[in-house]
Amino acid sequence: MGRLVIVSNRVGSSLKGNEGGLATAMLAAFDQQEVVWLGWSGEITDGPPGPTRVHREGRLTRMLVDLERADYEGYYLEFANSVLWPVFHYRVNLAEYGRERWATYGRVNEMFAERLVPALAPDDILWVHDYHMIPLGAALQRLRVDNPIGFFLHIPFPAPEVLATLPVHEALVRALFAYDLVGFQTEKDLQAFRDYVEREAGGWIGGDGTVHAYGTSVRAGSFPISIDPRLVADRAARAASTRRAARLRESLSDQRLVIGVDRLDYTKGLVHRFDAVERLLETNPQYRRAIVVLQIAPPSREDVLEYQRIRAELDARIGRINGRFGEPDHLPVRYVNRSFRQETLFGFYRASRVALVTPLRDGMNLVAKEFIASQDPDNPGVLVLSRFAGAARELDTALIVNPFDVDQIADALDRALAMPVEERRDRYGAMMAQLEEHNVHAWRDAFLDALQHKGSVFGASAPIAAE
Ligand code: ADQ
Repeated sequence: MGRLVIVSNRVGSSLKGNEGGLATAMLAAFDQQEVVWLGWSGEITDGPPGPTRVHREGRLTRMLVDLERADYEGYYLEFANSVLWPVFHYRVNLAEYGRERWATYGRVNEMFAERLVPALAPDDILWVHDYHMIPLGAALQRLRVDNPIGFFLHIPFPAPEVLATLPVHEALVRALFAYDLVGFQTEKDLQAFRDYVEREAGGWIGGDGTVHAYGTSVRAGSFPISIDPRLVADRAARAASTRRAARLRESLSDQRLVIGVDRLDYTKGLVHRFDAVERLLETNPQYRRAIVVLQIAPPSREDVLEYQRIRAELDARIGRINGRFGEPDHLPVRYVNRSFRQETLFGFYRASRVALVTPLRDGMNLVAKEFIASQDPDNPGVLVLSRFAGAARELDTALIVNPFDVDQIADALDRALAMPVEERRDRYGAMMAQLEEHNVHAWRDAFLDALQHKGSVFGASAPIAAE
């Protein structure tokens, strides 16, 4: 078997335990294979960056590239996170497009391609990840790389009308056609891509799912990312007996725990969520001393203004709720701006009666899946889940809400807190069965098989009829 070469903005490490969604999933997926993983080191240099640093960790070889300050700003802060991220999450009003940013984004992708090429072997399989790296396939093509190259988009693919607000939408979509296979999180994202191709690019969809446009074609499928539910369940059970979990349980006495765990990001619906908590406490006074909401939200992308704004807004919201409903011996919301080891988080999930996962848009949302897998099967908690998280299609026995509807979230929270154990078990059982079948290994296999023409481009989910 050839090596698998992964390229993504940040490189995961088996030595750390608190990566973002992408790294978490990838580390779980590739524990059995020889992997080379190239990306940004996280270091910013004032002068031109030095040579690529290569670290070996068992079967994982990490290739780390520093970024010069101007490139970090133009490529990462500005184009990826202040243009692509908001547009792809339907927040077009937050996008700050500029030609210079787009040029830097392209240039940095060329640079990553140049760093990668000398390390490639003829039988390597390449898998490029996420919105930071869309033009990488085309850059590799220009450098005459002819290994199979797949691309997976971790975030939503927006509806054509939304994507068209981006001045360089055509060049961006055209760049996807340099890959052999493009993977999306859900059928809806795949459909949005096909709609774009048909309506904006004058292309068409072949009977086998191949997408044709710009005088070329690309295979595209939906491959919902997942977790290793057995591993999460074992870790959660173990974490439940640690001192940290015991201290959390003791601190609650007979109050029930409602948990939220999100990167501090405006897509995660945190302000609406806390409006719903406030609404519940306002209208149902019986909960005022009966629940504690624990919100864990490590700051993220703090150099981007919009992230500073959301943090200030949330600080104010939570301060107001605690001021309004707090007592000298009780605060309704505990708010923690830091990361935890995953195992610790799983222990917290297991100690919780309800999880609030209410993003306004989310590619998948692994926290929702991890919460379910962490539950005690005899006494499971309840998931309140946004219909706009990719995970809602699979976790359909969660309490599904519209995250913009504060009253509906408050009602769902009320219902979750009152739910009898039999119903909690039924809902949990259905979701756990789904996760066990469609786990992260199935995701990896479906994508890589499709990339190597061994499987269907329709991936891990059910085939959809050809149009
Ligand atoms: P994210 O937006 O980062 O991921 P998510 O899918 O929930 O969102 O993944 C977050 C991961 O980080 C989870 O594995 C979680 O356990 C971990 N995490 C969160 N808070 C943490 C904390 N305080 N301490 C430690 N770990 C924490 C992006 C997309 C998603 C998509 C994933 C994977 O935005 O839609 O599901 O990639 O494709």
